[in-house]
Amino acid sequence: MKNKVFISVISSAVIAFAMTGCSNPSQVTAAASPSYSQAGIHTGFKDNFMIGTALSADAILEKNHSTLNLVKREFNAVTAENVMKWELIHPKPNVYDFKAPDRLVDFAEQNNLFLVGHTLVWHHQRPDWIFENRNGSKVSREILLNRMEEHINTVAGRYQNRIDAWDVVNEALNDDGSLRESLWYEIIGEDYIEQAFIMAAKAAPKAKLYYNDYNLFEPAKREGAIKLIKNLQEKGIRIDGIGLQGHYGLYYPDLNQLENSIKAFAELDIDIFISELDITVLPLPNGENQGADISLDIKIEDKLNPYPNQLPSVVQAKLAERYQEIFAVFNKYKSSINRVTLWGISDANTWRNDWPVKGRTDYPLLFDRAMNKKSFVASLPLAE
Ligand code: 9MR
Repeated sequence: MKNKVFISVISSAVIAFAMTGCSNPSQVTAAASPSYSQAGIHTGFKDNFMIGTALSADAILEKNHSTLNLVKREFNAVTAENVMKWELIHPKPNVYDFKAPDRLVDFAEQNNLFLVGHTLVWHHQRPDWIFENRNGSKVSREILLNRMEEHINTVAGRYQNRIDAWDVVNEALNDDGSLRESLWYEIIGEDYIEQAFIMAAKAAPKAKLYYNDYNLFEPAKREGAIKLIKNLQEKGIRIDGIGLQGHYGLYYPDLNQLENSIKAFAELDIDIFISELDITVLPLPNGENQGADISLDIKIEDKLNPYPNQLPSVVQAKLAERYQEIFAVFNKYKSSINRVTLWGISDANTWRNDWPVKGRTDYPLLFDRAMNKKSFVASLPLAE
């Protein structure tokens, strides 16, 4: 597999770069050939699936549009990374902030990009007032359903012919496949998911309606998601797809498990997509993902943030190989997968730098900190 990573790299300069493992951004620019770096990533996958990215508020509102120019060249799908989450778009009762969301919708429309709204109902990144009466006690099921409906009507309704798809409900499952006991669940009951999909279908009848979650390669969680989807389908409630988030590492997930999930979801006759792909190279604090085959001399205090200045060549090669093998799985199931979205553009701005440990230097995306495309990207579409 490792050899394959480099097979289609088109210039010897790039090969030299990859083998020496230089990760200094200015050297990256010097090594990459112009034709190589100018081809949009999505064009390489045009017969397979869309290739998307998530856009931050900074990128959307940037004055000189340099990030947006890169995005429209490289990707054909975009997702709102944060700006459509309840806490930002609807921070107070009757207060909505549509500035960045409107810009994003305009941008996607003007450039013919598939636009995913993220997300209508989630336990996280939402203000507390949703669940509270004026005195701070919890609201009734009826009030919460009303608030949910008002939110979905206002947000999904505003963009009803302009946003292609919504992550209607996000992360409703625990890793064992049971329903997460969020405040939505606690106050409304387990039909809150059904209600959200019914409301979204009314507010945005033309948008695709999706369920989105992480760790769906885990067999128990996969079963939980299948149950959730089948329940909606049996009740005649529209659900159009499932997003496998794809927050992966160098040593997880197990690719057979990933394949098994894709196959199982494909049987449900809904869209399947990878909604939030990134691959961390950093160790997890609990000792996982440390990669015994990477023999680096890491000091104890640097163990959790081993590459603050640059990524050593051996780890870069491993990241390239990992992207290659993961895309090989996606390519194999191209008839079932309709989109692969990276969770961000460059390593400079990724949630991975701050989770699960704050302030680290991670390298999980396809563009480096200077916004240069990484050398291995050119070889990704060829993998089978
Ligand atoms: O990338 C998002 C980051 O900027 C936010 O701080 C974070 C808050 O939880 O959410 C990140 O995006 C998450 C996404 O909305 C849902 N799946 C997990 C993503 C990574 O945390």
